Order: sequence, then structure tokens, then C-alpha cells
Amino acid sequence: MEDCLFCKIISGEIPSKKIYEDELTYVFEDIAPTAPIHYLVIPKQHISKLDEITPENSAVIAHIYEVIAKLAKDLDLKDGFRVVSNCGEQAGQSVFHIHFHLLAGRPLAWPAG
Ligand code: IU
Repeated sequence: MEDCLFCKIISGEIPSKKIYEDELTYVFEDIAPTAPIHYLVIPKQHISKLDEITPENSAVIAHIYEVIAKLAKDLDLKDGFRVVSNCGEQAGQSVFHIHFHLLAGRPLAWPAG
């Protein structure tokens, strides 16, 4: 999608530190990490946010969780990790291409702020 930052990262127009890529997904380091591991897992297909998931596009979301499980194994995140997807401005979403923060490497407080 034109003018979408994460679509430009997927296409390579904007550089990123790539962690993983397959036909459906792209994973890269968050530019402002809040944990020792802070990756963003995104679908290559442009979906703006969580409440735009439908029966027609939800398969990629299941795939994203498979990718996260694979990364957790590969990175040996046996102490735990967190996955967060902020939806909408009040929840703190600042980039409107759906993304899943993968956070690990330190104790993560709960409840979220
Ligand atoms: P949020 O849930 O929409 O707030 O998350 C957006 C994330 O995208 C946030 O953690 C930013 O640090 C991150 N990010 C990035 O990795 N690269 C960028 O060029 C920009 C934001 I702008």
C-alpha cells in the first residue's frame, strides 16, 4: 500500500534489520526496542489493524502465530515472551499496518499500562 511505512519496509524501500521472512510474513527488529528482544511480526498483505481481520484474511494471522512459535524455539525463549498487537490510537497503535510485537529477554510487568 502506498504511503504505508511497513509496506515500504517489506519491499526494501526503507531498510530494516530483518530477522525472518517467508511468502506471507516479514519479521524485523523494532527501531526503538523496549526489551532485549523486540521484534515486529507483520503480514506482507496490508491489513491496517486487528479489527479488520475477517474470515477472508485471517489465515495469515494463524500463520503469524506459527512463525512466532518457530522464532520462540529458534531463539530458545524458554523463560517466556509476550506478543502484543495494539489496535487503534487509544491502545497506542502508531503504525497502521497490523503488527505483533514479540518481546522477551527481561521480566515483563502485567497488567500493561
Ligand atoms: P505500535 O504498537 O503501533 O505503537 O508499534 C509501532 C512500532 O513500530 C513501535 O514500537 C516503533 O518503535 C516501531 N517502528 C519501527 O520499528 N520503525 C519505524 O520506522 C517506526 C516505528 I516510525
